[in-house]
Amino acid sequence: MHFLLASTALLALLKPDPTSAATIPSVKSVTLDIVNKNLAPDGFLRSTVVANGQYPGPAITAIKGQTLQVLVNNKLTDPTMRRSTTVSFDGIFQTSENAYNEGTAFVTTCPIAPGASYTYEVDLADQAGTFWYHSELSVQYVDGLRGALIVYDPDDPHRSLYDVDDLTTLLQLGDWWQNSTLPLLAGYEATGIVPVSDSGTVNGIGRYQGGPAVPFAVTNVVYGKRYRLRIINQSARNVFTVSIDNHPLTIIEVDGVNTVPHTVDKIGMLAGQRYSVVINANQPVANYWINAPFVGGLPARNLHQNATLSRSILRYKGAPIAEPTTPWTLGPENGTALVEADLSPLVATVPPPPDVTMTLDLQVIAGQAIWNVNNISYLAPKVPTLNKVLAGATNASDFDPTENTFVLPAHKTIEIEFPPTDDDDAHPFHLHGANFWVIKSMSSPDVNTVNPLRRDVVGVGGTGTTIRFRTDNPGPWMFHCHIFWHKQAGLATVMLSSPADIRQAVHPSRAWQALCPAYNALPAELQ
Ligand SMILES: *[C@@H]1O[C@H](CO)[C@@H](O)[C@H](O)[C@H]1NC(C)=O
Ligand SMILES: *[C@@H]1O[C@H](CO)[C@@H](O)[C@H](O)[C@H]1NC(C)=O
Ligand SMILES: *[C@@H]1O[C@H](CO)[C@@H](O)[C@H](O)[C@H]1NC(C)=O
Ligand SMILES: *[C@@H]1O[C@H](CO)[C@@H](O)[C@H](O)[C@H]1NC(C)=O
Ligand SMILES: *[C@@H]1O[C@H](CO)[C@@H](O)[C@H](O)[C@H]1NC(C)=O
Ligand SMILES: *[C@@H]1O[C@H](CO)[C@@H](O)[C@H](O)[C@H]1NC(C)=O
Ligand SMILES: [Cu+2]
Repeated sequence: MHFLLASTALLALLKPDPTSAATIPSVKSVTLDIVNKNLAPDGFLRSTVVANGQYPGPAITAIKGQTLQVLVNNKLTDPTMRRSTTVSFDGIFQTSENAYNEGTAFVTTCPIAPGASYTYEVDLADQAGTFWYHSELSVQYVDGLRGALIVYDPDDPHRSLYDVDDLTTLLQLGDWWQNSTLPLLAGYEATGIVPVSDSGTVNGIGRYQGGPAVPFAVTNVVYGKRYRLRIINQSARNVFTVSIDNHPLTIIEVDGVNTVPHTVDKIGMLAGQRYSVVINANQPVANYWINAPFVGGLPARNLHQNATLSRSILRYKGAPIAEPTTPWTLGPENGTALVEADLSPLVATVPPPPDVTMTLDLQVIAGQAIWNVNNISYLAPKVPTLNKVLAGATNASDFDPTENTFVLPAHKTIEIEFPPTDDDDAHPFHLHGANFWVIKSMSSPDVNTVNPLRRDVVGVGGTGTTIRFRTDNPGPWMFHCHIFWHKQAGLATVMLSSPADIRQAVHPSRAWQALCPAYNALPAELQ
């Protein structure tokens, strides 16, 4: 079972050894069977859409430089949820040539029909760090199709800071709903009220108010060792704040970018964001709470919601098999919280001055499930952007206005400014195909053009946010809010860099070309 690579084997791989490169295969093959399964992550049994029958799906691991071949078998049959599917690998840039394997429904591909299979080829190139995969069709990942993708770097510059980094040190946070997405989406569209989650899950386990006492997930540690925890916010809405009682968190990686080590007590994470933190198991042998309380909508709208039930346990070897007896000491008021603007990349790069600047204005239509970017609510087209480009589309006017597609020149620096808003909602904007410099974080009034953080999901709102990115990887790359309810309501754009270069580079396979005809031939209920 390659998913359960033992920690010793992994550490052997991670040890710098000049001969080891030859022993790492260039291709890593993974099979994801997308199935409906009755699961009860928070104690309430419901039908789900999950990979290989588990929530979260199996963690996919790879070594820097490998190419992943991910065979997705769509075995969905339950009519209360979408039965077609796609899988996208968040944070992996993909190369221009491979844009057709990027998995974003109606931007780079059509979905995979029920009963069909497709192999996504994912060239990891020189990326390493903490990523994840999820369904990129409508809000289907809310039904469970989400999982970690970890790329280990045998030459990790932070290697001396930790002793253990394996699948036991993943912390996957998710928001969880007890109903399936088709009725939830219908409710949202009828009222304009984003569905409020029943619970939050840590590594697939949660509790809801009035529900059974599902045993919390446990992270086991040994006194005296240092652990690299890889925290992934796989939520579709809720903001979690992560802390571990008595254990400061030293951040060393953000969204696949190594950072200057920075120690805090708690981290507020937006949907789609990832952090690697080092913790030192140097406290008395005991059980400690890993706290991940969340906010997301008015709790009064869902009486199941009790944010403090979103937690798990850090258990030292030798401690009793029991819940911590210590009180929860790092509540919302206590401890030093991460300020995003305090982070900087380990290898600083000065962003070039912008060649193109644009402003994106986000507006909600009150009482409706409609979000606009510059007055346009994104609507997925029938023919994906990439297919249109390959067929000759070149100018913005070649796309429907509701595709909100910005045609950009190749090899330029693009600056996007999000003006301040009068509420403090944060929309986690995620760019496909590249990461960006955070020139102005919403966490600070400061503009940083010297050593700004690079990441691929950033909070937008409050005091305003400015980013810059390079169009060195031509492709049709979606740029959208990672609150998928908002994305579905139109809070999305496509950054289409250099259509002419895409036509030169992309030569899709027959299997990819067959996806759209097969999907379009389906009756609506199977799409
Ligand atoms: C799911 O939503 C439907 C439609 O609103 C409702 O009839 C049903 O009771 C809900 N089920 C659960 C488990 O909440
Ligand atoms: C996850 O993201 C959501 C939505 O932005 C946010 O409300 C929540 O606090 C985040 N949770 C964590 C643990 O970062
Ligand atoms: C939420 O759960 C906590 C922990 O079990 C409990 O102490 C608290 O009373 C609950 N909140 C409400 C409103 O019941
Ligand atoms: C914050 O810390 C103080 C003292 O350390 C403690 O009394 C209090 O209960 C903590 N607050 C929360 C919300 O945990
Ligand atoms: C959006 O629409 C409003 C009113 O219809 C108009 O005043 C405004 O200029 C528009 N904004 C953009 C970016 O087009
Ligand atoms: C559309 O693109 C073509 C080819 O690049 C260009 O010659 C033409 O001027 C463009 N038309 C408009 C209306 O921008
Ligand atoms: Cu949003």
